[in-house]
Amino acid sequence: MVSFSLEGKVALVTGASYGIGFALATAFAEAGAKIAFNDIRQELVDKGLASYREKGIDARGYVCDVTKEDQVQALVADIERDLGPINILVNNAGIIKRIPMTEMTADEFRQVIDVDLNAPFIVSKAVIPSMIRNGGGKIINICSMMSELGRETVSAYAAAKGGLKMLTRNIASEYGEYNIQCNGIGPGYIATPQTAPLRERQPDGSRHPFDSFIVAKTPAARWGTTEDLMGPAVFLASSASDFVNGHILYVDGGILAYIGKQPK
Ligand code: NAP
Ligand code: GCO
Repeated sequence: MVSFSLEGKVALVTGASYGIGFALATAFAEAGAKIAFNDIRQELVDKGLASYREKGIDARGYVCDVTKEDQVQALVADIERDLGPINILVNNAGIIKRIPMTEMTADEFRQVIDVDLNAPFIVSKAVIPSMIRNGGGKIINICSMMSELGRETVSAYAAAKGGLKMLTRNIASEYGEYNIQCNGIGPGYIATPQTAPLRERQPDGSRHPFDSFIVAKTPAARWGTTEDLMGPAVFLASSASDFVNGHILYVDGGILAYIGKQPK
């Protein structure tokens, strides 16, 4: 029987005090998983713990910068001590810097690559050995429209998310024989703090031009919500997707299929 249950599973969702990570961890908890999450600062972890408690979820929160390999190794050891081996990993933590490429410093470029591409490598590398020992696991990398498309001012982010698509496929290739499935979720434009600057009302009260642009580029004619990502994530975290590997599941309302609404 097809099962979407996560009963008895331990899930780590990185950067999940709020935003997309928080929604995915909530979905996993509702499907029966035990939740571990991290954030960079204690006050954010505390904020996240309070939010999970409000939903009746007994999550475990840890302070960890996912770009620091020693902190990640300690995080994985702490989770295994507290909850048991990690069965599901979501590499969700991410940043974006919207700067024209020729005005971006090499350090700014490196910072985005570090969080959005190097960190998923570091965290996956830390978790895979115990997944192999335990007969398998699920890794879900949070990719992006920018895994497929470019746009002005997001060169570092697109390079990272394009690389993350191929890291996903390579983990699937290298560890599939150990019953590890590694897939990606490619969200469209989702209403979270990360995209808040693109949705700000203009001084005259009109919608941000980018807000109108995205709505015209989306067949669903709306921004996505974090709730739109919950079902696809549970599918990829559950045994229902045991023969899905190396796939990027775009949850974008149809953006990648659509040339865009013609101006009236
Ligand atoms: P968000 O609201 O900015 O949340 C990002 C989370 O990652 C925050 O909790 C942040 O913590 C954490 N984080 C950042 N750097 C970290 C680090 N070095 N170590 C640990 N945690 C770190 O972003 P979001 O919109 O929820 O996006 C989550 C993921 O989805 C990202 O990978 C993003 O690229 C991707 N995505 C977003 C959209 C969208 O439209 N929103 C679409 C496609 C893909 P702090 O608050 O401490 O920085
Ligand atoms: C941007 C947005 C996008 C979204 C997302 C789209 O500035 O274009 O932040 O990058 O965050 O990645 O899938």
